Amino acid sequence: MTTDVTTESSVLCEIGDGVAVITLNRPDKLNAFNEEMHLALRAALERAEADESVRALLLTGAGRGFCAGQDLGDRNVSGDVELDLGHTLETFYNPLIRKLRALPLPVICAVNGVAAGAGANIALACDIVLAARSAKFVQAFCRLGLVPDSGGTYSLPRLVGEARAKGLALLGEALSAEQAEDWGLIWRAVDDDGLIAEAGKLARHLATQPTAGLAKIKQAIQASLDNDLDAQLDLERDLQREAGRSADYREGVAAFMAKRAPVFQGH
Ligand code: LHQ
Repeated sequence: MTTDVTTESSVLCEIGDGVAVITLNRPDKLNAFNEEMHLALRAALERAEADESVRALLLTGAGRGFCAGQDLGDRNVSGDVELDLGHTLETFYNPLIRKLRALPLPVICAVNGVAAGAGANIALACDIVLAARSAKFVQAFCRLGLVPDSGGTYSLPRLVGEARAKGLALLGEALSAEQAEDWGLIWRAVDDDGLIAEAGKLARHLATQPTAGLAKIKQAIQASLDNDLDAQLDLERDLQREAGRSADYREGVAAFMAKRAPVFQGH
């Protein structure tokens, strides 16, 4: 049930059933990013975050690709102009990755086709990644003399280990969705024609769950990548203390005891 649609053409945002569906929408460029698309995506994320009805976010791409990373036609590489790709990361990609990781609700990514360069790593920054069986993940940076960005050098070794991270990043070969699932890079590869339905179903399910509790789970698992056991145990104590004071915890227990389905408010 759609309640609204933004007008930015390079990024679509539909909100309904507790879910914001954000679609990258430059299909003739395989949804590669230019500045306008970055700004439109930022606006869509801000809108979703500000809408109290939104309790899950679904990111996907229009057309046959998910996202081919940076639009390589978007800047002058002739040598006449001094380039500062670090500025592009600082201004656009890094805030985007930080936002996806910090959003206090589950972010599902439906990788509908090829995910290359920053496009692959944006997908990997999401909480649950589903990919169409025909989709591929390409760490294309090495082919251009660049370094994996958008958190790739952080997420890859943590998800698949150093050997596979280096193989992917140094060779730039396409990894199939099924191999990505086997390696633990993504949650699941699904049939192409069922991807959006399955991702939507998952997002709508998550939107009925204890949102604040899910946000704490996300926070704790992300923190564990850098914490030692003592710090993590302390964090679990603090988060559980907060979670135990929530209305959703009371509802979950009451529903269990009464042998009825819980109705969570998200807080
Ligand atoms: C594209 C693109 C694209 C423009 C396909 N740009 N048009 C951050 C900071 C600042 C700068 C530098 O970069 C970064 C981070 C990065 O993301 S670097 C990595 C950038 N991305 C890539 O290197 C991937 C380039 N694309 C490809 O390797 C292939 O297109 C893939 C493997 C994604 C898909 O291959 P195919 O399925 O064979 O499609 P195609 O190559 O035929 O592309 C279809 C169209 O999309 C085509 O246009 P055309 O007018 O000929 O139909 C491409 O030119 C266009 N396209 N990627 N990144």
